Order: sequence, then structure tokens, then C-alpha cells
Amino acid sequence: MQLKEQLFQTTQVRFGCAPDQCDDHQLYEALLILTRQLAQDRPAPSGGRKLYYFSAEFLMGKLLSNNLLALGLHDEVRALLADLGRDLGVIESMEPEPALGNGGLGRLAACFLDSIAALGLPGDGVGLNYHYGLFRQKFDHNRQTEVPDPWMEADSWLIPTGCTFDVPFGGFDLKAVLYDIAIPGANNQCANRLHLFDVAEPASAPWVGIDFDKGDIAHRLTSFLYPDDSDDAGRLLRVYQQYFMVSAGAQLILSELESRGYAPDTLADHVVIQINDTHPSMVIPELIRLLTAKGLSFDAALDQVRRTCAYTNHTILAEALEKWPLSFIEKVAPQLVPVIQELDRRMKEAHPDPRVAIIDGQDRVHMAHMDIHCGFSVNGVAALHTEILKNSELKPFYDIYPEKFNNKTNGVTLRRWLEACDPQLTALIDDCIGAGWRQDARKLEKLLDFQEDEAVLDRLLEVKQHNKNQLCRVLWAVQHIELDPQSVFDIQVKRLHEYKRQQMNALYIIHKYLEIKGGKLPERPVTVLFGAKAAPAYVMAKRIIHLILCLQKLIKQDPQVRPWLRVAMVENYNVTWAARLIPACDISEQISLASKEASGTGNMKFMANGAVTLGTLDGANVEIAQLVGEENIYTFGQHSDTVIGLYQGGEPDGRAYRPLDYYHRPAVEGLVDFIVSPELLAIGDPAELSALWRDMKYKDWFMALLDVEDYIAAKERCLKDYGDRRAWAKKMLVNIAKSGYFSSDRTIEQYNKDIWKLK
Ligand code: 26Q
Repeated sequence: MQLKEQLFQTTQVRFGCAPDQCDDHQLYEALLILTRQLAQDRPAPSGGRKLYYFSAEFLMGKLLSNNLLALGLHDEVRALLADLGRDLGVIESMEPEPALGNGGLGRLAACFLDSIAALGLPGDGVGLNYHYGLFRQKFDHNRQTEVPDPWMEADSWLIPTGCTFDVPFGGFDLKAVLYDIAIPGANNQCANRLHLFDVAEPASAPWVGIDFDKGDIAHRLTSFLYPDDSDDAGRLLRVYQQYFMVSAGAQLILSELESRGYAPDTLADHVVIQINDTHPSMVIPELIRLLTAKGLSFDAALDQVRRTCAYTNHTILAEALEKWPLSFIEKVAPQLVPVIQELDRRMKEAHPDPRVAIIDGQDRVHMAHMDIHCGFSVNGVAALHTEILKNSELKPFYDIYPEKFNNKTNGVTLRRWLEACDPQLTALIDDCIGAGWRQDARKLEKLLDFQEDEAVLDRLLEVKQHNKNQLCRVLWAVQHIELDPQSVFDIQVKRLHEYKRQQMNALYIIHKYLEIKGGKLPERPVTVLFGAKAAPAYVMAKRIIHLILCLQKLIKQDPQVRPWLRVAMVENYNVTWAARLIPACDISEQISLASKEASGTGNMKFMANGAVTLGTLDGANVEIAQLVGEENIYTFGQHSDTVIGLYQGGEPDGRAYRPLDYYHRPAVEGLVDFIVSPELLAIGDPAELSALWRDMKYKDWFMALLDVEDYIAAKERCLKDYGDRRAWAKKMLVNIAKSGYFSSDRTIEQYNKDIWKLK
């Protein structure tokens, strides 16, 4: 049947009217139903081994447009809607965005699912169906507040499967109900699945706290995704969530193994599990428990699990490494305790070094240690990150198991982060080099042939201007923020964390503000844009948001400064905002303290859309710098080995870094002190701003003052160079041309070749 007739039929059945009588939301629903069915009808890719990608987060973003692209229907649907006098962009805007992730790790999982399907590899995701996602960010009196973020409507992408598993908790069982989201492959006729488990009777309304009795857990287990800083109650609930996910996931794997006709003692021949950070690590003892219950000896079960499980590390921040008190696990899943204790006993026997113990002297279970001992692969997410894991963070493990360690530099799906979000740039690329880069992103390098082509460079600048104009229109419509589209767009979007150093960017804004007030006007107007959610209990992060919002207000009110400098923070930054901001960016801010950002993936998206990176030599920025060459990136700041050195061997807090030494530099003191200037105190909360000022001056845990002078100098160079439009366009072109390396198709091919070996 023709698409047109299918749409007609769908709206008739569902709404009793023809498409042209439908409102935007009804049309969206009809397209959702149609697209969901077409994806669901596709067969799974065939192959030998099957991958299960376990992750507590899948930050999928809106799916309508991407699924239409993957199904090859995007243009047809757009034309069909145009015939009805409707706009696909408007229909898409009806779709709610599920916030089932914090940030990079969750979005990476989503990019990976896209690439696994596009490459026709058999691989499903396994996660949880949170009803309220993370939270919706609101700004109120220049502060972040949080409200629940429901995303499931009467119709969604979820496909009920009817499949259930019993999960045994200490004292009660809970039924895990399986919902699937079909993931169609872009280059084939197959689809994989994202398996999301839910409780059988979810509560219908959000709540504030939780009672740890059986009833409350049964209804609330999948309500929220916990941010990375929760209190003890939140942490315990996270362990409940994690066990629910991995127990149901492990049961799903074993039942699929059985229905494929294989015995449990052949698990490793047919299955590989990628553990996305330590959040799903309990899958290891759970699988051992389930396999021994099926008759395998502990030795045989451990051997299967060891050949099945592979672990990805995403962070070296000590506070983010999960260590659960054994008492938590005893309460949540007591049946795992003897398994973990036996694993710990065996590992201690083989490796008495306390630094590699699974259970430490304070009876805490180190999830990463269990993964490394009981899996066959450990990977970091960028070259520098993997080196730091091998040489410092996980060195005692690398000494024992050098063969397990490998690097898989992250990547992003260019189908979403170039084709879908920047159609004009895509068309320009196609005109220059044809469409072959869609199959092999390294072919983007052919763009290098156009470095001296003035017509192409001009078009590149025109596309960027178009995207900036468009972003200005959206910002005005959504948030009543008025920006100058002719100004330089300098953008920092990512979770708010001190190590990512949004506060250092704020110091730059203060620098520029003071210069303008002092009569030194910049060569051209600059707009500094931010998007960031702070974890609700992360006090410093919220203070940094407060500072940025106060600066936004101060500058907006100042007729002397506002023609030259604007600051804007988008409310509720999410995947949808990212897709609007990234194509409009001139300067991509990637300014984490060297050694702290495992990889970054926003850096890759910006680069692919022709932004030039201003960054430290951290995470994947190092690889970006190697690829584009020093004339096409602005790097600054101390290197990772210096920083690692500064964290060691000093007084009084164990560090050799003393922020006061930097604070007292003439160029720095005035910037930091402006945080408590009368101008800002008149706008913001004096207690909050003073606390932030004190922290930056006396603690500065992530060393913003160490790099701030170099940062300001690098940014000024960058802004100056922007004035030579031809030379700048060339830098943009080189960045796009070299971004093919950061396609997640390349990353997934490497995972498959080195770790998964699916076919
Ligand atoms: C831990 C314990 C308790 C509760 C929550 C957590 C928790 C939750 C989320 C810990 C970490 C996260 C998320 C980490 C994350 O997003 N890491 C990012 O991963 C990206 C993909 O590899 C990298 O590009 C980023 O550099 C890294 O910060």
C-alpha cells in the first residue's frame, strides 16, 4: 500500500477523519503509529554471536525524524505533508523527548544502537523504562529548579511484548515487564531492539520521597533516573534499579539462548554483554547465580561469564566510581552476596594486593574491580583516557591483565548529528563529494580538495549564517532571548560539573565585560551560549548556573555592553536543543581540566558541523587536534601529566596546587572578585555568590585559575582569526572533513572486530 493510503487509513481508524482534518498532534501520532509498525515488522539481523548492550541510560532523543530517515521515508513523508499544507518540522515538534539519560554516557549508548543497526549487526540494548526521566529544568530567580518530566503519552515508541520475568529481591519478588523500542538499521532492512524493563503496576503520579517498603518499591522502581549525586536513600534505590535491570536482562538472555536451541554452558559462544560503566555490573554475579541454578559448577559458570562480559569505563573521577556497601546488596539481593564473596575470595587468593580487591576493608564492593577480574575486556573511551587508566587509575589491574585493556575512541552517529540536524550542510557536502560518505564517513576527507574553492567556502559561511539565524528565531520564540545573529556564536553545552569548567567560561565573560566597561571594545560582537543541567543536590554546580544567569541579566540590562557581548543559557538543555545549537556554533568550548574528561562526544558533533574547537588537551580533543592540525584548533592550558602531578604531593589538602598563587595574579584577581561586586550582588543571591567566590579563591578543586589566563588569550586569538572569513571557512571545512573518524560506525566496527566478534 502507498504511504499516503496508509496514513489515511491510520488517521481514519484512530481519529475518524482524514489527515487534512487532523491537528498537528494527531498527525504526529498517526506517523508514530505508522513508523513504529514499519520498524517493528523488520527482522533482526542474522548472525552468530549476539550482543546485549547493558546500560542504565539510553538518551535517545526524539525518534520520528531519525526513524523516517532510517526507513528511507523522510523525503516522501515531508512531501506528503507539504501536499497537505503541513510542515514535517512542526509535526516533529509535537514529539516529547524522553530524558532517559544524564548526558554523554546515555547519548553514546543511543548513538551505538543506531550504528549497530546500521551496520546490520545483531545487538540489542537492555535498560530501564523510567517514567519521568531525569528532571525538567526551569529557571526561577536566576536559579535552576527541577520538576518531573513525564514523557510517555497514550502512544509512544514503546512496543508491549507481553514478556515478563520475576526478579527476586530480599523479602519479595517483583515482576519485570518488557517493552521494546525497534531500532531500524539505516542501510538495510533489519531492526534491532532496545529492551526496556518496567514494573507491572507503575505509580501514576510522581512523588517526592520513597518508603522502602515493598509496595512503594513495586510501584516506584522505574519512576526516576537517579542523578549522579543522590543521597543515601537515592543510592539504595539505584541499587534496586540496577538489580532489577540486570536480573531481568540476564533472564532474557538465557531464555533467548534456550529458544535458539543452545545449552547454558555454551553462553559465551553465542552471547556477548557490553557493560556500560559499572551501573549494570551486578549482571556478573547474577549470571553466575542463574547458571549455577541451571546445573553449572561455580567454575564453569565463572568461565562462561568471563568469556561473555566486557566492561567500558567512562570516568576517572573517584567520586563517580561505584562502590556499594555490601549491606546495600544484602538488603536488595541477598542471594548475590555469597556469589560476590566467593569471587572476592578467589581473586584475593590469586592477587593479594588490596588495591585490586573486590570487597575492600570497609566491606564495600568495588563494581569496576569485579568487572575487570570477571570480564575479558576493559576499554577506555579515548586514547588519552585509556592511557591514564593503564598508567595510573587502573595500573595495578593493567599489571595483572595487560591483554584485557584496549581503547575504543567514542563516536557519534552522523545520521542524527549531521544529516538530520543540518540538512543544508549535508546538501553542500553531497554537492561537493557525492553521498558515499554516508556509508564510509572517512570519505568526508574528500572535502579537503575544496580548501581553495571560494564558491564552496562562501556557501559554507552562508549555511552557518542560516543556522545561526534559525537558532535566533527559536530562542526568541521559546525563551524570549534576543541575540545578534551576526555575532560570533561561542557555545558550551554539557552537564554542569566543576571539572568541565563552565565557571572558567564565566570568568572570560567577566573579563570581556570589564574590558567593554573600560572602553576597550572588541573587534566584533560575541555571544556566549550555555546549556547545562546541574544534578539537584550538586550545590557548587547550581551556584555556577546562578552566576551565569546573573551575568546574562547584568549584560542584557547594560546598553553599553549589550551590543558587544551577550550571554544566554537555554532552559532544559536536551538532545532537541543540542540539534539546534550545534549547527549554529562557531566556537566549540571543550575546556575541561586536562585528564578529567574521559572523551567528550559533543566535541565531535560540533566539529562535524563546522565549529572550531577551543579546548584543552583532554579526552578526544587530543585526537581532534592530531587530525585537524594546530592551525585548525585552539588549544590551551596545562597538560594532563602536569595536572595529575598537581593533585599529588602537597599541603594542606594533598595537592601541590595552590589557587591563591593564581588568584593574586594581576589579571585574575579582578575577575574572581567581580563575582562579589555590587553590580552582581544587586542581581543575585549574596550568600550563593559569596560562597562561589570563596570556593574559587581558596579551593578551586578543578583548577580554573590555573588555566584562565591562557584560556582568555586563546579565546582572543580565536575571535581575532574569525575576522578573516576566508581563512576561518577553511578551518571549518578541515574540521568537517576530518570528523569522519568520529563516526560511531567506526567505533562500532572496532568494538566488533576487537571485542564482540559478532560476524
Ligand atoms: C554513579 C553512582 C550513583 C549514581 C549515578 C552515577 C553515575 C551516573 C551517570 C555516574 C556517571 C554517570 C555518567 C557518566 C558520563 O556520562 N560520562 C561521560 O561518558 C561519555 C561517553 O563515554 C564521555 O564522552 C564523557 O567524557 C564522560 O564524562
